[in-house]
Amino acid sequence: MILKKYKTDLWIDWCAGCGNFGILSAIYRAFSELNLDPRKTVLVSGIGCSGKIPHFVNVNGVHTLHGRAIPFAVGIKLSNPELTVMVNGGDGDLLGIGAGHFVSLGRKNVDITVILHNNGVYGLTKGQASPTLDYGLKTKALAEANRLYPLNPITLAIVSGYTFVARSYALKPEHLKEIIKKGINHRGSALIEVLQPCVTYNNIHTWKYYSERIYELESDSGLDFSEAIEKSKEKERIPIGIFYMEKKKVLEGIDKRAKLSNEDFKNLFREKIIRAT
Ligand SMILES: Cc1ncc(C[n+]2csc(CCOP(=O)(O)OP(=O)(O)O)c2C)c(N)n1
Ligand code: SF4
Repeated sequence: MILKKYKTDLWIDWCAGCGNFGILSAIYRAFSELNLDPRKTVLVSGIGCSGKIPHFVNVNGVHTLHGRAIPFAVGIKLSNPELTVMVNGGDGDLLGIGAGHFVSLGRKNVDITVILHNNGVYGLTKGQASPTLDYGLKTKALAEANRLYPLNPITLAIVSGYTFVARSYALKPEHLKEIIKKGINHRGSALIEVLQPCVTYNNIHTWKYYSERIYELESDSGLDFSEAIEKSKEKERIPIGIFYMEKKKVLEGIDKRAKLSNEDFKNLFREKIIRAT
């Protein structure tokens, strides 16, 4: 089966029942259905349980610094526009230390797809509150209830300028796979938030919690800007699907000088900088 070509033979060390398994499986299926060339596909991640994904997918992979996956991926895409580039990051990675880069990608509208694994906690470092955890919640590893207010990834992505903004759920593999395919096919910055239970540290946002609240948005082509913002705030029932989609000029390519050979660059430098001074 073609799907096999995207699997590595590394042992997957996530906890049994972790939502990351659903995300990984949807990525395999999406890549396989799009028949992506592994040599022209790149997965970039930061540090976290979610950040291990590039080890398990047989395409080019970079497991880079916590919070820095987005700028790394932007550099890759701008230097080689032929590549399909995807970022995988935790809510801590992308919205804590990496929040500035998250916003900046919306402003750039570079053609990459970001998958945000939202489990409400810092999984790898043993369950501290992440930027998406609601005020006043006390998940099991916290000494006291969360005293910070949450960020909403969907609202933030829309107002930052992302041109494809969607949410899916790790237990809906078919839905998630289709959203990932649409995110990859979209030209521009795509944010896909995936609700991803952390069975070890988040005892509030469990599979049961989500399964009782999730419903699918009717439209599969997004809502208008203000409706999308309104929808993103719903909490009692949790909408999944495409919130917002827009066609907008993408940032692409880089200055041709970056493609010069070392020798050409030195000559240009001598001519324009040294001799000119
Ligand atoms: C600059 C830096 N700060 C902190 C850390 C420690 N650290 C590693 S993973 C992590 C949090 C992981 O949480 P999240 O990004 O939500 O991903 P998850 O493990 O939940 O998938 C932290 C704080 C680090 N590796 N580098
Ligand atoms: S700690 Fe949580 S996020 Fe990390 S592998 Fe275990 S269940 Fe998954």
